[in-house]
Amino acid sequence: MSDAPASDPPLDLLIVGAGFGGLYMLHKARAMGLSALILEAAPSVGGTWYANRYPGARVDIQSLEYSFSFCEALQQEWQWTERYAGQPELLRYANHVADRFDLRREIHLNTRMTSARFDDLAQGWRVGSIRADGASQAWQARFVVLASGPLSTPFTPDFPGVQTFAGPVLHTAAWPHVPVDFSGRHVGVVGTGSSAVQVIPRVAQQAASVTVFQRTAAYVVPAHNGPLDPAHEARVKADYPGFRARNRQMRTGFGCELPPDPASALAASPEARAAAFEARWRVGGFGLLGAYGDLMTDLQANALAAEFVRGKIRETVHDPATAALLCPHQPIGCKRLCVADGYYETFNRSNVQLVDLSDRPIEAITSGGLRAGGREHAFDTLVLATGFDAVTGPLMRLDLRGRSGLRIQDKWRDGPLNYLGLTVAGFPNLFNIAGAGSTSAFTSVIVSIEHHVDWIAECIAWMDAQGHATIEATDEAERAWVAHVNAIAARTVFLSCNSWYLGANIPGKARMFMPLAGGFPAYAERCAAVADQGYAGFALG
Ligand code: N01
Repeated sequence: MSDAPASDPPLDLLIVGAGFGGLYMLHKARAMGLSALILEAAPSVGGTWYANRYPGARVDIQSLEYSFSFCEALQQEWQWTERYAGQPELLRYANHVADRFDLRREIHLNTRMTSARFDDLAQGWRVGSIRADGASQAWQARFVVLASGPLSTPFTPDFPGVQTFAGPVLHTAAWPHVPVDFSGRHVGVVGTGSSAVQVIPRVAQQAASVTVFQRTAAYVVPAHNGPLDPAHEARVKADYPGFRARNRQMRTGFGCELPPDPASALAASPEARAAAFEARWRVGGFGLLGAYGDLMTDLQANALAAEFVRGKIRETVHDPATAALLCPHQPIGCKRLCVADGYYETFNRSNVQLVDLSDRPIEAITSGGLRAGGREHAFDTLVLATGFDAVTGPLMRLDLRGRSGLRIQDKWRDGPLNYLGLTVAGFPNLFNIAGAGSTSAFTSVIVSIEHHVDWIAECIAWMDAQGHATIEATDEAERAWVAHVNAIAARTVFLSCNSWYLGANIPGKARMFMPLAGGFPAYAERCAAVADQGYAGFALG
């Protein structure tokens, strides 16, 4: 890095990403009087809600719970229009936050971080970035905070022949910024995860035909989205801090209005079980998985909830053969549960057909469609809803080097080792927001973001007060933390299917269960205890 650093003297904090994590980290740093800025590759703030703009894109947690709590005035003044906010509204919210807290002057848009190297002598980071216009820049900072998002690196399978396809190829996570007109189009959609189940019903309303290519059937529960009930909003806002506090006591950081029932599904009578599942299905969203305390820990109990959803699929989908193909067989919730309205109903439309890939994988994309199991399928527009290289994807694409030049690709060859989900041994003064080893994937991610940012801010304030220049997880603490994450996962149903939680959706990726399944309150308590013990498990320099 020969250029003179753009930040001289070094910044306190260099933040990567202007999604919700980066925005709050910048606000917090500024409030503490730290010098900080954000590098953001996109031309806008908003992170995931800037990139994922396919028709139907919408959050799967209720708006009143998927929003910042750190500022009472903000949470009072912002009015969500729907129970589950759509992508345009979420992007407006991110922009509002950037403006309201005057964050833009320290956000460098169109600027992609390309490298970050820990300088052992300077005890800080040297960071390289490249702007969209090709100009490279250099930065130095005491701390680097990675807020690059766990689901920000789209995954496109390496299908032979994809470059020969004559029509447009659209990935849900890199959707064009101009409206796509599907009228008269024959569309092939690959994938049936959360993105697919939102985009398929919308495309089917417009296109001449839609062919859905399904490798693994997904469990889709209704959102029952609609306009936000003003009376409900008023009730929540009358004591928003109390509502947030109650949510932080939930394992998921949300859902305090429909708390999980700790009872065993196996102990309930079939009638009581059916009624409990039905009541939660009517409410919609993730609450179904909280109908009983053992659904996510006992495969037998889990199978009862799974069968309930399969019953709903058979009731909804008119063609029995299509219904049978749509019925999933893996444990429910093992892959992230999908929340969407109208997905199964879409298969009753005459212009929609389902192709099962489970034992007939895609062999090639052709100029006019694709070939799977020896059969040709024709379409003129290809939608890839094939997900993300989750959690580790953005970091593993960086030239990120810790102490003594340790490369993150070497450190994480067998999976993302970490301590508390926030730090990595060998990478001092580097913090990760919503990363592997934290509960973020199982929570309303904004609850996790606020927790992580507050913890990082407190840590830096404490270090400054104590006169410490560096903090670094010890190998021993890291090993114990990863063992803890694995031990908790082993007591759940999460290891019994292939999911992005395990890295199993990416060919060749190290298989390691990445999120912590122990619940947000226990995790937050543990992080607080570490801080209270003078940052136990960390070496301080
Ligand atoms: O990605 P996914 P996603 N041949 O990985 C299939 C969040 N999110 O973008 O299951 C054929 O879930 C793959 O098949 P299989 C949310 O956390 C939230 O949908 O691996 N098919 C699967 O069906 C979510 O969990 C929201 O067998 C192939 C699909 O592509 C996460 O993002 C909305 C294939 C990928 O599904 C990821 O969701 C959207 C191949 N070679 C996303 N490769 C909401 O808030 C992959 N597939 C509502």
